[in-house]
Amino acid sequence: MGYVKDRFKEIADIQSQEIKNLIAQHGETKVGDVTLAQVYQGMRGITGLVTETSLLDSNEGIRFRGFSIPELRDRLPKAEGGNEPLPEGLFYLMLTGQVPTQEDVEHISATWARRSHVPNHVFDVIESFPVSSHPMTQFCAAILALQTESKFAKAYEEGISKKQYWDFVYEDSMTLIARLPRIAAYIYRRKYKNGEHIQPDGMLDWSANFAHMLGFNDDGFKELMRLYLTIHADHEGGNVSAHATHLVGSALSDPYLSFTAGMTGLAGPLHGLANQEVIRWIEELQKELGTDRPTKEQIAQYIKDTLAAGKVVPGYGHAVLRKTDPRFTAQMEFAKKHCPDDATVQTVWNVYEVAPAILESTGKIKNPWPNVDAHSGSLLKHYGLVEEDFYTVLFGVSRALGVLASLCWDRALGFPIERPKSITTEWAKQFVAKN
Ligand code: FAM
Repeated sequence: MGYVKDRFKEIADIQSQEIKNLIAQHGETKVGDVTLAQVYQGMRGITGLVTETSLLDSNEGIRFRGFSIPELRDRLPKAEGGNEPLPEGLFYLMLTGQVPTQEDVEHISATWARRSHVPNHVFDVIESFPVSSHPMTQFCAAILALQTESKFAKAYEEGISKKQYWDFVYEDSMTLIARLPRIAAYIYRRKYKNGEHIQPDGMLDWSANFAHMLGFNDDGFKELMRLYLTIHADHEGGNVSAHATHLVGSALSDPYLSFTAGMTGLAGPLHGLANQEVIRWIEELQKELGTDRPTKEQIAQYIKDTLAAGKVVPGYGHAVLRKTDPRFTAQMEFAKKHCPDDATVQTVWNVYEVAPAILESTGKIKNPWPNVDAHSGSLLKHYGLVEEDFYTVLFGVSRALGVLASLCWDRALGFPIERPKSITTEWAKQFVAKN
């Protein structure tokens, strides 16, 4: 791993100096004002974090180090015979800011394959849960169990210098990412396939090996995994999973502890669990009407009923985005190529045709357009991964790439403990009375 790590450190040192200069020269420059409404309403729109790996534009969608999703699909190295980007390449890009060569990507693939061995006690922890436990609960517990392996925690206990933090955080992050597919696949096979586990194949890339361990050897599914694990990796720093990882990491909790925090946040239905909710919502619709191909009129009524019942339409809306999520579009393109006639995929497309106007007409939903979760379940289902409560685990494996690359940056840049100011309503009332 030597050279990727050295390259990262070299680039991070330059960036660190630039930040010092920026703060020295412009540290007092205001980047925004904060209103009382923002303080009460989820800090929406407040600029308060630095996340180097990606930046979200509300109309354009996500850019990873300046590259949009279509650009990444075009430029990142591919597996032999494949058309979708290898997530190893995206990790390299997020970490270094540079587009990797095929060799860089193969190097990362090989490193992760080498480090993928999961210690037995982690499986014991998983086994101690009832099989009925939600896969995300088992996943979070397993990551926490892996914390016994933390090189950062050990080095900190031995008393390392602040200047070395990044090194151990980097090593832990690489090992953790390497092990996640094995853990996730273990949970899947335990819960849904009678515990018949499949050993890793170290010759495959990270995504293909994951697909293999899950039990899916179709080339189309491997391609889907490469795309899926790429597009879910990062969505700048303020979303719950990224922010939680960053926040906990700022207390110098090691990458295992920090990433567990991110994953418990991803497990919420307004965040990563939405992909499971979407497919359930569609299946309920299909069941209620007794057809797997409901008409647009029937879908429109179902959306109205969902809203009238005081529930959210899962897969629609976003705290930052104000247009169709390019991650949705990328999956739609994939589906057009690989499975355009699939009934659930077509239902997803029909929902897309009718939902925005209905959501818009409520006058309160700020973004009536689909997000990443609106499409992913239908693709997984098409290839036979039908157990929707597992979907968020896949999201989590991917999200590790972004939030752990960011954690490496946090420590390389020496970011301090995060500690924003909070107020009471009593304080707010007195403040407005005085102003
Ligand atoms: N269906 C029904 N109502 C919705 C809605 C939806 N899809 N999206 C927003 N609203 C409501 C929202 O609940 C709020 O209602 P109240 O004023 O009664 O509380 C109102 O519209 C204004 O909300 P907003 O400002 O437009 O959205 P927020 O920034 O507060 O919330 C989301 C953003 C994503 C939590 C919200 O759009 C939502 O609940 N969507 C459905 C769940 C979902 O798909 N989540 C996944 C997000 C995804 F990108 C991810 O993290 N993986």
